[in-house]
Amino acid sequence: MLKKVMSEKLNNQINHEAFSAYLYYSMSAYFESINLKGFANWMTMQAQEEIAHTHRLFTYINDKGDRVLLRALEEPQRDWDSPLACIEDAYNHECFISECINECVTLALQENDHATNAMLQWFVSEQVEEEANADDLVQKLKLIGDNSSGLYMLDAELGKRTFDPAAEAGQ
Ligand code: OFO
Repeated sequence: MLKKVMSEKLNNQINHEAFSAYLYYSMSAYFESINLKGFANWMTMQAQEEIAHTHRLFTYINDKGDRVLLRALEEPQRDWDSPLACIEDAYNHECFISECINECVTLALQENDHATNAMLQWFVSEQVEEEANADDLVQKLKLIGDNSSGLYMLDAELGKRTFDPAAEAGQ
């Protein structure tokens, strides 16, 4: 059984992860609207990862014999001034999620909840990768600047991203 305070925190994190998926789908729709289909694919894969993260927490709360309580999702932003502005927002969002995960870990340690702490360590490592991936794209877009053939080549590269459900499920 989870302590009430921990259960509330993890339910709140489910909302953050589900919103992350919603936000990345919104970013994917934005990229589709400006005909950057590779960027759109990258964001769709990112959204699917976030659904997998949501599912991890959902399963953990159930496995602990607690109750998942879903809350309303905020409406995500729909448009950005440029691909760079959009990817910078994705990077900043991942930094925010890292802080949220850190808060969950801090609470688990305060509450002597070693099982929850162990479960959360996967998210701690994942966030290092999530921030690095988004930052890598920010840096590439800054290098490309106004060079449209550079943007076209990056779009082609991002179109190759796939989603591995087994990796996200820890299999
Ligand atoms: Fe983007 O890692 Fe979950 O939220």
